[in-house]
Amino acid sequence: MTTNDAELLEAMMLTRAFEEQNRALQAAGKAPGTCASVGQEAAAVGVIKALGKDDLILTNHRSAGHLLARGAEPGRVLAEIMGRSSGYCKGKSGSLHISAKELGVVLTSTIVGGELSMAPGVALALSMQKSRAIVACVFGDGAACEGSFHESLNLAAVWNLPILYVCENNQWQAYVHRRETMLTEKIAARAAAYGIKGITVDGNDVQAVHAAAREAAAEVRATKKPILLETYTYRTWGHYEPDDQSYVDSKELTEWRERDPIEYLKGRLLARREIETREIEAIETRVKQRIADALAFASESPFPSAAELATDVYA
Ligand SMILES: Cc1ncc(C[n+]2csc(CCOP(=O)(O)OP(=O)(O)O)c2C)c(N)n1
Repeated sequence: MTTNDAELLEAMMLTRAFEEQNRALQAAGKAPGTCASVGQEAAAVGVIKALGKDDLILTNHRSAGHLLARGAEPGRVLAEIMGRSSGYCKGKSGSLHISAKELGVVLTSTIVGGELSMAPGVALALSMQKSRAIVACVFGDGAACEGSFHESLNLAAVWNLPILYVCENNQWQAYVHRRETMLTEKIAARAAAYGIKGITVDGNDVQAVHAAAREAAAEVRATKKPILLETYTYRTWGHYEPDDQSYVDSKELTEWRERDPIEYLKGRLLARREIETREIEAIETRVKQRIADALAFASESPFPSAAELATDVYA
């Protein structure tokens, strides 16, 4: 699958606009708090747009970028977050547990490392079905410090399971900086311990992420061996909205904000004359309209009825 730069830009801008709308809804008391993906749009879009349509995705609590890049309807994601019956899980998952079979999104896990423990099982099923599809398993640097990370990668390596492990190293693990929980800076180096390939890419450069992910996905598909791809990035909003980020080093935050992935791509494309300002403006207009339509759709959707309380739940 090839995706051009304007498509990558539009997908990132859609994610940002979605998160901004979401934040406004929360501030107005119309939706509960969510874990936003602002700052990480390049990491999400670059990877997800590199996958084939049959590939399966398991992701974590910071999932808006993954879902939207996969083609999720912003209105149905917003409806899910607002608890409406038109959401992907009929309003029962909120933002933290969305799964969408039609998009190949098997799991969104708010249990840190949950996606890691499930990925080998999903990949084993694909192998037994002799499918060409692979699994993309997206998790954070915090999850990479959990036991399930080690078990998952080791098993996948030993059993030759087709998993593209994607660690979004956004430097934070809730309110704890990664420096407090790990002595190394990069996660990809850990791949060597399992005898698999590890790659770190600039997670704020969507073109670099996309190229690395396409190559890695093709290799996983061909060899049926897992690869660990680390997108080195930063979440520039709080862990959970609302969050005043008072615990964040302001110099570090400012430096990363100056490396905003959307502005970075815009600047590069404009400098190389690969896009014109009016094309960017047209994308902005389209994105605004889609978010306005999404908000109208979600707001007008009904809440599920009480009779739905015990359907489709497994607890
Ligand atoms: C098993 C488990 N332990 C702790 C938590 C509480 N918790 C929620 S998000 C989070 C931080 C996760 O960090 P990371 O994996 O780096 O993802 P990020 O939030 O940075 O994107 C923690 C500790 C949890 N949800 N599940």
